[in-house]
Amino acid sequence: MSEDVTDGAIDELREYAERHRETLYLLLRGLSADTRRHWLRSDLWDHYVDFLAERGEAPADGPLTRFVAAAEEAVVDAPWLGFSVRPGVGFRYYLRINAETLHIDGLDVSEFLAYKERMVLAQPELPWQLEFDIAPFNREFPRLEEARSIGRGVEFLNRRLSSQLFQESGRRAKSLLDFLRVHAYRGQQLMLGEQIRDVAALRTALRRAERALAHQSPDTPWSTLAPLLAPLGFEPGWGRDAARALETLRLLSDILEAPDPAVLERFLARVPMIFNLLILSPHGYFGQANVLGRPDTGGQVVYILDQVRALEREMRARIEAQGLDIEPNIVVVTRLIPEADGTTCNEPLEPIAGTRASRILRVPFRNPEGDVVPHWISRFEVWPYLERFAGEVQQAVTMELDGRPDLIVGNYSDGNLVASMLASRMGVTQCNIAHALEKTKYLFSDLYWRENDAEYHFATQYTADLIAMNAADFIVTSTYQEIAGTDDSIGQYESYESFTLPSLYRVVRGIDIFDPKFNIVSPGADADVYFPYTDQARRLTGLHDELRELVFGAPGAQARGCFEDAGRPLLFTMARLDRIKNIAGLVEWYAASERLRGQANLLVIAGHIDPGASDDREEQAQIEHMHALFDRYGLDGQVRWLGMRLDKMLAGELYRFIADLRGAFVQPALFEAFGLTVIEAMSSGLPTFATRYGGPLEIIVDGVSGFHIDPNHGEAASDIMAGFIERCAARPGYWEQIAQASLDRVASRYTWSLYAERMMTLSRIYGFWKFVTNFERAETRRYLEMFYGLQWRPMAAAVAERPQG
Ligand code: UDP
Ligand code: LCN
Repeated sequence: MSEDVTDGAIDELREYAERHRETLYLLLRGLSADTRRHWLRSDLWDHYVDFLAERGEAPADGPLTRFVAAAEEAVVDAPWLGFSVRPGVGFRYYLRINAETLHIDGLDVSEFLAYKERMVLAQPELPWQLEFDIAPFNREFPRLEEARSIGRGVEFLNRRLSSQLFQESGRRAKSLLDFLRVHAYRGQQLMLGEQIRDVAALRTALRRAERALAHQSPDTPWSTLAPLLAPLGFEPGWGRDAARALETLRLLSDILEAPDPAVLERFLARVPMIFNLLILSPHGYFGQANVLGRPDTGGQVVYILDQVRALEREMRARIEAQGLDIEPNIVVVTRLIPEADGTTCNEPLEPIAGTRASRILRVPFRNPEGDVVPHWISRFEVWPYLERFAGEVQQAVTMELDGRPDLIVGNYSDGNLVASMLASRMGVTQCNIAHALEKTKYLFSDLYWRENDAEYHFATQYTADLIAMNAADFIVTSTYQEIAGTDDSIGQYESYESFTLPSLYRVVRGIDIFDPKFNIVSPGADADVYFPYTDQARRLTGLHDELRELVFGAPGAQARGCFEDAGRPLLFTMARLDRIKNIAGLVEWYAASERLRGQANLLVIAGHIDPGASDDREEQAQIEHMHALFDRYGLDGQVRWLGMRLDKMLAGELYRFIADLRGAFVQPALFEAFGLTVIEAMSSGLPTFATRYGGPLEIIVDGVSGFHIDPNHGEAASDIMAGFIERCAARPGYWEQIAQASLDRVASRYTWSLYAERMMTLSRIYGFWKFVTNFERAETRRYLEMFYGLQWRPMAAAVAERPQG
């Protein structure tokens, strides 16, 4: 936040304190007297409301209400209270108030974090604390100004930098020329040859080439054009025929005349520079069958496999359009797990279904002695293996791709760290995809890292995240709020801006969410599998008997409960049985709501029925909890719980089958980073109720293309669902209206073809700007290397695996 605005806000509060000493004093007194020393936004607000209520008042607009509403955290360190204040997306400041004198000071972030550290460590003064601060390294780099522009980094870069292309005595224009001469594929020079030595020569050559092409019929193939253009310095890559080549040439001459950001983007989108792609997803299980629903294997695997299919198609289309006969080469690297438990994760190479040449390459983890680690390892415990893994991957990939990749995409904390190592060593553009940053999922996991360290190793993970997100050339996110949150909730990346791992180190500026490296590119759902229930010709009606049995069958080894009244509307949920998915929460809301229970059935697909069938502690606990709820509330006649994983085609048809029955889908997670099941349900035309914490808040327009529910207010969530069912019964066409709006919403924003198109354009543009502006960020890289070596490595080495089960 700018200093002016911060000072203004603090001055406003000071003035208030002068005029209303008693109110402020009593409010702070109440906070200080409480046993809690750490207050979060909702607790602070509730305390304020109660405080006013005791005085017969209610919150009214004014400086104090504004302050309390924006305060996201308070730490009591008597007589002081330190506050972190976040008035809206992208802005935060800190202050402290003396509860006795009402003196108010602005704080810097370190001072505020020190309050938190003292609270956790229960020490009055702390010795010197290591600070991580990336800000000085970013001073020279362009930064967005407006919160609403966050996540549109490439547009900003194009606007900002294209105007500078020809400043600095044409130095950058020369780098554009160099950039166009650098492309080659297996010894074949592309775009421009050596003979065009300067920008003047390029302009002349372009004019001549345009003249030469103007006389050709538009469909003349490149092979016929090549002899005309090669002497002028033009190599293959301009277009498959005269029409396309002429267009590409004209785009370039337009840029040389007056660099317009949109033209620059269109031109760069055509430059043939991505043939070999490396995607990293180290932790397992990563495979194509029998892996979904396992503890760490959820949407990320679905995402990557669909992404590969879409990217291969897009890469091929672009390569062909530019007149090149080159096969795109995509390799997804994961770990090889010898004890593969019925999956293919012990196979070194596996072709990816639905692609021509893409494949999964598996490289084992090795222990320090060099032996292959045979068993599955939780994603929280992979850290000690990654450095060695990266080394082996580099060798294996260089052989597999017969050279180096043109782009490296990391996934999740482990993949992004390995991507950073490889991209830096191989000199390749790096893209990060988080899927889920655990920090916002687990409350206080940074502050109380020590308490959970034996199980989760969050400090090691967040250190890896810091290194990887700062090393990345660009970061792709699924939603806006993944970066910057909402006005009243913090973004996943934003949570890395400043935090503390008490006694380990303090993060003063971990990442800047205004950095143009952030781009929102949302995934979709496989359109061959998840399509509208109305698309009768494509429906898999042959599966309906099986589905009927699944939904309405009798209890069994993999099913608990069966519907007494099968004619009722059906609410459906499907997820891994993690605590955060809150499936048991949904079951409990349903059980406790007479209104809902009285008119709908609930179908749950999650985990296993038998706790012995699970080898994951968290899942076992959830299974026990589910059984307890069934018993306590007598749910066996209204809730049916299937403890199984459906294959993709069956799951796809199940969403539509439930749509035929005019049911609805529910995603009740406490937090959901994005939520592929929400997209799957909506693409099937199934009205969806989904958590307002995370991606679904953005995916669904509440009341139009589905409904938001608050997992912390189960009763209200039940009422929203019951209200919908009642409305459908009372108003013919209402269900169809929501279904259609869901389909429209997904088609306009959440498809893999939109994704692939954007991703391929982004990679070229970042590659371009990296080349022409020397975005190498060598100083940052050196700083991160030191942090890696001195901070992360010893932490990773100390991570000991815990026995499962
Ligand atoms: N899924 C599945 N079987 C299950 C649970 C989930 O096939 O028992 C699939 C689901 O269809 C979706 C993915 O796994 O494609 C879950 O992705 P999502 O983003 O919803 O959540 P995640 O598991 O990644 O947290
Ligand atoms: C991980 C998650 O937790 C989900 O919310 C996402 O949809 C999935 O990855 C794919 O990005």
